[in-house]
Amino acid sequence: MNYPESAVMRDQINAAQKILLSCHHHPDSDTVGSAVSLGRVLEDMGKTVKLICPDHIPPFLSFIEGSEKIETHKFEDFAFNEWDLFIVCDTSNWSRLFIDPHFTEPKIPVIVIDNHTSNKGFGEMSLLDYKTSSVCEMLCNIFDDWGVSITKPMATALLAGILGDTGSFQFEVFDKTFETADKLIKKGADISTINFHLFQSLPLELIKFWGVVINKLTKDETGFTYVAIPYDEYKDFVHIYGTRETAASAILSKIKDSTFSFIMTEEQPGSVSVSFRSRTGVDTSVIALQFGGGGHPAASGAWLRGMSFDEALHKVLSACKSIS
Ligand SMILES: [Mn+2]
Repeated sequence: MNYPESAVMRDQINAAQKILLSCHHHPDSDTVGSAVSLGRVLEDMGKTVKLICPDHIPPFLSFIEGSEKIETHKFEDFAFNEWDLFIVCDTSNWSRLFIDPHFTEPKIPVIVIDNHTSNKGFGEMSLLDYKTSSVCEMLCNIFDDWGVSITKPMATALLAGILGDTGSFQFEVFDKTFETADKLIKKGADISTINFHLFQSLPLELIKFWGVVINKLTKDETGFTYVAIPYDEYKDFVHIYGTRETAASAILSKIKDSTFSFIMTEEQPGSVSVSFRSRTGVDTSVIALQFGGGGHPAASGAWLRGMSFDEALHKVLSACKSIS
């Protein structure tokens, strides 16, 4: 048994008939891969399943079979009470699902499956494993506990989550990650299709945005590096998926002698998103948590709303200087 909670979770699933599964805002291959594969297992158990996301699923993830079934809904307006159970994967807190800070929590049983260190648990039951690469890796352990066999499309979906969250085995790789990936490849996971769509299919306009980032890179005297882009300069790029996250991973986390880094973009006037990356062991999730965000030590993020760009930048810079 990988997790003592697996049996309890199975009992809760057995007791439910209509089960909701969610993907987080700004969906990635881990949230989509985990929702799709868990959804398929629940359907095989005879459950009525709906997959919901507060955002559209980006086209580059459409190679994951079953992702076309994910419905986009505004969670604030969703009729949760028509469902028996809500399983939330890859989500460290409600703000990754509800955009409005004054949302009401769903009044149905909630199970959380997550590996983010900033997730301290919410809902009826939380299965948290901080020593794992991704929720897709956790699900491999859970399916193993349940005696569920993994089909070829599920193997591709699950490996897509592991490869996405580890940046192709560069970070957040733990003891069982390679072993689990090996098992998935033996089940038929299509690693070349995953790599092509996740790492070799970037839109030209996204690469052009990286040019803006590179030109604005600033090194702080305490050793971290940052880029901050106000709305005026960001508005032409705001519609492109993954600008901030991909620039953070592809550029900011690779700078020699930089302890950690952040990229801040003003998504709308007065609404700023910031992504942190660390290459030296500095736990950036501590900073993200101060602003109501979360994530992993090496990669985390937060939103700062209702303040000017300059004020947000000042606050984040002060927090970064204080832990440097
Ligand atoms: Mn994840």
